[in-house]
Order: sequence, then structure tokens, then C-alpha cells
Amino acid sequence: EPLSVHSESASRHLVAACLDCIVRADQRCLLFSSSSFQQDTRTSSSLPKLDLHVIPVWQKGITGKGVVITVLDDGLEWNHTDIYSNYDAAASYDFNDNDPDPFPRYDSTNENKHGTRCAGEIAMQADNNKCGVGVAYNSKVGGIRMLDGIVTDAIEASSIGFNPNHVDIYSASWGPNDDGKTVEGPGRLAQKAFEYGIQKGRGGKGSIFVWASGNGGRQGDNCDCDGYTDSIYTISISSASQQGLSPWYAEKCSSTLATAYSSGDYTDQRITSADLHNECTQTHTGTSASAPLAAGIFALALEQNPNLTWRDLQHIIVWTSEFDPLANNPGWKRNGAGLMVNSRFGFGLLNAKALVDLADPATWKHVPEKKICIVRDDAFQPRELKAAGEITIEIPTKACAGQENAVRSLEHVQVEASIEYTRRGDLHITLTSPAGTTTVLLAERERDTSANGFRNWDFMSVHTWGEDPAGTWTLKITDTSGRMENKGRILSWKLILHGTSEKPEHMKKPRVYIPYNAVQNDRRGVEHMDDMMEVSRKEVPS
Ligand SMILES: *[C@@H]1O[C@H](CO)[C@@H](O)[C@H](O)[C@H]1NC(C)=O
Ligand SMILES: *[C@@H]1O[C@H](CO)[C@@H](O)[C@H](O)[C@H]1NC(C)=O
Ligand SMILES: [Ca+2]
Ligand SMILES: [Ca+2]
Ligand SMILES: [Ca+2]
Ligand SMILES: [Ca+2]
Repeated sequence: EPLSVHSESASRHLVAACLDCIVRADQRCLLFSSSSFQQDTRTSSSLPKLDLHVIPVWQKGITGKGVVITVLDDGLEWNHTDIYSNYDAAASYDFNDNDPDPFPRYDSTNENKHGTRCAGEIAMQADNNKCGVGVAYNSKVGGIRMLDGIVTDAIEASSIGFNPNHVDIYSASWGPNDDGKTVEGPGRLAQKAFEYGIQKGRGGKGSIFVWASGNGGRQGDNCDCDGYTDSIYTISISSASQQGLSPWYAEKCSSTLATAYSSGDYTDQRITSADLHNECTQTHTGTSASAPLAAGIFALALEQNPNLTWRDLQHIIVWTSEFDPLANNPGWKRNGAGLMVNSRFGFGLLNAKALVDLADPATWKHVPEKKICIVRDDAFQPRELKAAGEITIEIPTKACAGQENAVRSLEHVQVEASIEYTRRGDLHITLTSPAGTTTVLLAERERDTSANGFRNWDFMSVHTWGEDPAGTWTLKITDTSGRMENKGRILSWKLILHGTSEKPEHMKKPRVYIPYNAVQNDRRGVEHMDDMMEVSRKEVPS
């Protein structure tokens, strides 16, 4: 059973914080209405005043109209009275039972509530005195029932590739087991479905795949070992708590693009949504609850500008996500393009208003054509690694300068490597860019005792986004576990640079970071923020 749903385990949260209004997004404090903009749900004024800035987008009349989202999960209670008016049968299917109706299977434990909760966050109806308001409350939402049974590569592929000229956004809050010892990605068919969606979906503009980054934090898991989040095609979303902190279940990795709110410590508020049996919940949790909030925000951007390509959207997320509200966490660094990035949060907290404003078709210029430059060393001989040892590989490159596929401004970077090692979880891999940005591509995982190593695994990083890749890269593999019996070798590697030959228009001026929210009870001064940026040029170890 390789898949797990990314909710927190219920047992940790028997004491529900029963608060009047429990949502982190601006669907929070709904008072059952989209028009009463009473939205501050803090339980104490000492908490930071945090905001995904959705309401200013609603005030412009942008609510997800004309955008179709489907939730790949355990089913959708589509006749729920807070979902029904936005339900889209053409975005729905049941691949567990092979029929068009994704209605979840009821049982005494209500275990199949997950998909309905995720869909509610996106598209709960406004002003109907029921549950809450979805982030994109006039979008259409469907459900693909695919987790309630044996999940084969074929079922994943059918789900990822379902009706790609009708569905705009696929939201997935599941992935490989979060046990801290699994390394797994999409199978052959699922990979093909991602590629098809990117190339052909949305009339060739590319399907939008939103993915939860995983809940294996307590198990020492690392989302670099999750090939779904690690894919360049998925927008991988992590969580922040009501306190603006990285929650206990969060995983770190270099592929996470951005963050939305979710649950945190057990007294922290959780996410409000629709629930099975036409009920409501105030206890939706984990990165599972963050990804749908992000999917809803992206639906707002697609209503504003339906012509955005899948790469336009990733660029807009990178350029508008906020460092400031999460600045009290360790691990921030400023990359060579001036962007703040953190392996817990990617580029930071989503800001719906900034994202939708940048997407404005009157001003947005599509990013230039995608180029891929592959750097390899044909003379490379396998190199040995031992406990307490280190392999350093210097990779000089002109980044295909002078060729049709020259990359001058980076998007994703992949290191495809095959590594044999007696204990995989003791490996630590970093990549340093010519601009001096060091990214952890793999962190140790205490529970991963596997001797299987990595076979052509794509380690993916977004941390050097916007940098010029020409110069010398450094790949470093170490083992500091102290287990002296460890040994192995790196058999092969390839550096894959994704990006553009021209700098995208919006990046021609540097990104300016401003304090996130003028009305927030900010406990840090602006000067302190500048200090913080100075220190955090190097990643602060956690
Ligand atoms: C939704 O459908 C189920 C199954 O047919 C039914 O039991 C339930 O009463 C319906 N809910 C509503 C709100 O109509
Ligand atoms: C989208 O692109 C089409 C074709 O280029 C154009 O006609 C249309 O006006 C564009 N829509 C927006 C909102 O920019
Ligand atoms: Ca069915
Ligand atoms: Ca409602
Ligand atoms: Ca995981
Ligand atoms: Ca991804």
C-alpha cells in the first residue's frame, strides 16, 4: 500500500479546539457569507494577523467563475448542500468502481471523508448558511474517486489525465507512504499522463497539478524522496500553522514551491470545510488541507487570465509568495536572483491578491519558451563513498550558451543520479549553484535503512529559480552518520537545467519584498527583517 492520505493522524487531536470560526484562508470567519468580510479569527491578539489575501480578489468580482477543478481522492459527496451547486459531473469519475459517480463509500468510521473535505475548501457555496465559503466559490468542482481501493499506476494515470480539456486544475493530497523510508514516484503510465496534461491539457496551455508536500515530518520523512511532489509538473504546497510556523508534520525538500495555511499544534485552529453526511467540519488538517486552498487560489488566477500556461503560473507563484509572514522560521536564504526561499515553505506563503494582480492579462507577458540544457560528463567513472567520507563533483557548464537551447534564466534544476549505498537514509546531498546558492537535495532519513540506493532518481530543486546557470556547480554527497560499515558509490549523474534563453519580462526588475501586511501585529521591525535577510544568505541549519 504505497499511498497515504496526507492528513494528520486523528489520535493526536482528540481535544478539538472548538472555536467559533476555524479557517486559515480568507474563507475563515465566514459567518456563512462571502459578503460580510469579518475575517479575523484569531483567538488571541498576540497571534500574528495572517492572511492569504483572498478577500480583496473576491471584492474585484473574481471568484473562480469558468474554472474547473477536480479533486483526486477517495470520492466526493457531491449532493452535499454546500457543494452541489458547484458540482461538475464532467470533472468527475469513479476509477475504483469504474462508473461516472464518485460518491464516497460510507462506512462506520467515515474514512472516506477526505475528498469531500478537500473539495469543500475549494468550492463551498457562498451565502447559503451552510459550512463556509470556498476560496473559489463560483468555480466548478469535481471528484475523482481513486484512493478507495488498490491504487495502480493505471488508476493514477487515468485520474491525472482525466478530461484534460475540460478540467483546468487537479488537486491531489496524497502520495507515497510518509514512513520516512520510502522512495517512490509516478509509474510509467502516471508519468505519461503528467506529460500529456502539460503538453495537451487546457488546449495546450498545460494542466495545473497541485500537490500536497506530505505529512511525514514526525517520521523524519523528506519530500525529496516523493516523486510526485518532486516532479517539475506539480505545484507542491506545504503548510504553515496559525502561528506562522512550520507544523510538526511538515516535510522539508527543495521541490516545494509555496505554502498555504493548515493545522499546527493541537491548540491551533484547523481548517473548516464540508464533511460527509451533509455535515461541516472545523478539523481538516495536514498538508492535505493546504493543497486545496492553493488550488482555489490558482482558480482565481485562471479566471483573471485563462491564458496562463502551466509555467506562467509557477513563475507567478514564485514571484508573489511571501517570505515575511513566515520569517520567524529557520532556513531562509536569498538566492542569486534575489528570491527568498526555504525548504520548509518554498518561496513562502501564497498571496492571492498579488498573484491575481500579476496575472492580469493587460500586463502579464507570457514567459519565453522553455529550454532544457543537459550537462553530463561522458568520462565520469563511478566514485566510492564511505562513512565519514565525501564525494565532491565539480560541474563546469556554459549552460548550452550559443546553442538553440541555451538557458540564461533558471526554472527547475534536476540532478538525475544513480547511487548505490548500504544504508540509503545516511546519505546527504547538496548542490551549490554558480551564484553560490546551496540547496539540500536529500537530507538524512533515520528510518531509511534500505540498501537499494537510488536508480536514475531525479532530485529536483526550485531554489535557484531565476539564476544564471553558467559557471561551476558543485554536487556533494556525504555521510556523517558515524556508521563506519557504510559504503557505496555514485554510478552516474546528469544535471538538467530547465529555464529560458531570455529573462522573463516580469523578472527584469528585481523583486522587492515589502512587509506582508500593513495591519498585521508584526512582532518584528523592518530593520530586523533586513538583518534577517543578511544572516540568511546561508541556510540556517534547523
Ligand atoms: C446524498 O445522497 C445520499 C446517497 O444517495 C443520501 O443518503 C443522502 O441523503 C443525500 N444527501 C442529501 C443532502 O440529499
Ligand atoms: C487569450 O488568448 C486569446 C488568443 O490569443 C485572446 O483572443 C484572448 O483575448 C486572450 N484572453 C485574455 C483574457 O487575455
Ligand atoms: Ca461510484
Ligand atoms: Ca456555504
Ligand atoms: Ca512524504
Ligand atoms: Ca513539484
